[in-house]
Amino acid sequence: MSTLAPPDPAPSAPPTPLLDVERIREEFPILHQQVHGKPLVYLDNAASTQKPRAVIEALDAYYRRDNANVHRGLHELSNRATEAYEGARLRVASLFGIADPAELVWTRGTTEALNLVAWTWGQANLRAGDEVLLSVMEHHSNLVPWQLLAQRTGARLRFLDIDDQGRLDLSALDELLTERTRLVSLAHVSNALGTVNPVRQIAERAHAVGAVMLVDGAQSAPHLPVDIPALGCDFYAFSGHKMCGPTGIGGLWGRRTLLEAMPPFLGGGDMIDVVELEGSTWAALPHKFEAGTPHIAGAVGMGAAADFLAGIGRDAVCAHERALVGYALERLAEVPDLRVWGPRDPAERSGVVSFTLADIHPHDLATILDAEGVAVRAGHHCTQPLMRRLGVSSTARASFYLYNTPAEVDRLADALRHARKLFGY
Ligand code: 7TS
Repeated sequence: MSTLAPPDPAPSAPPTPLLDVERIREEFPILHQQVHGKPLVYLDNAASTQKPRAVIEALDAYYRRDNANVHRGLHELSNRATEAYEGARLRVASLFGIADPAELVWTRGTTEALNLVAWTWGQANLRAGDEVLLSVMEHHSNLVPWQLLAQRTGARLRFLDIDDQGRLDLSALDELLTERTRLVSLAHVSNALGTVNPVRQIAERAHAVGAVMLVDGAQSAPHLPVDIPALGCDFYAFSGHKMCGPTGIGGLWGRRTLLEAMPPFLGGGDMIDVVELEGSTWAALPHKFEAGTPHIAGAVGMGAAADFLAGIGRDAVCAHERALVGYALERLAEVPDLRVWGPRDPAERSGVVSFTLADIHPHDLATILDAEGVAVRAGHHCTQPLMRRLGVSSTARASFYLYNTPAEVDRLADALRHARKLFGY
């Protein structure tokens, strides 16, 4: 270990801004604060994003003016709450190119959407000997529900591997996709590596063997201009809190034919048509899958988030993040002893940059960055099998969104140099 820090190289030039980021930042009150005496640099967007004024105000207005239960009242407030709840569904459907809003089921988020499919479609369609194809890069949310399903049904899980840049190794796809494969379930974007997976191409291959394709869109819905039906998949899961919306709300899109054939998930109020003592019939889509009083305010906030993102333009958000990630890859390459995980080409990535610095533990690194006002996540990112595959216990992760700036990338790079010096490199 050298005690002499190398001279700082001339930094790369920051990219020309593609969004009016200063104006966008004005919409996010939380960003304007100091943390440990330094201006906050929030780079933990893959975990959860901040909320614009429009979302905060929609929640506030809903509770101040319209709050009541939905689908049951014959009074003004209940009608308004129902309109707000169903109107939000239309706005989110429109954001994602979904023509039939009955195909969009509100859930608590991605995790619940994936469990919904595992418990209903999975339970009805999987038998011993059937196979589910996943990958080694999946978030635990897209792994554990299938493990539980495999235990219940005797189905077998198989896994696509990754190459040395953290991209799916599709050379094994022919061998792994067989007439035994009933479901392929993959992340559109890896939360730990940022890799964008070619889900449309894989969906075609899955359909060719008669399998159903589910896309875990937790990290693509917020960052890519996703048109869900155009992805060619059968199910798509997403979380509101990762795309400027509130926590506790998200969704599952599914093809109508599949959703109609599926048994319900949770039983209770609102999901039924006729209830007898010994049995019941189900409400029409999407209500069949929305038992009990839903997160009405959450849906309203999610509708406001969808409008906010549509207003800025998701192509512009995507281009902004790609430029920022390209710049971050350049700046981090200038930090000695730093290793970035995942694809080298920014065009193959979304707004996630995972890294390790020398042998500094990522938790120590995140703590030092936090003291510099820079918020990143460190750990296994709910992808323990992926960490094992990479041969690390954890990484530190910076993840960007529409309100991040090149100057914040500079703050990250400076804080990493500072950490390196503190550790005596
Ligand atoms: N799938 C992926 C790819 C994710 O990144 C996450 C959350 C989930 C599923 C689960 O989403 P939830 O909203 O239901 O919790 N990912 C992360 C993360 O990377 N850091 O914190 C949460």
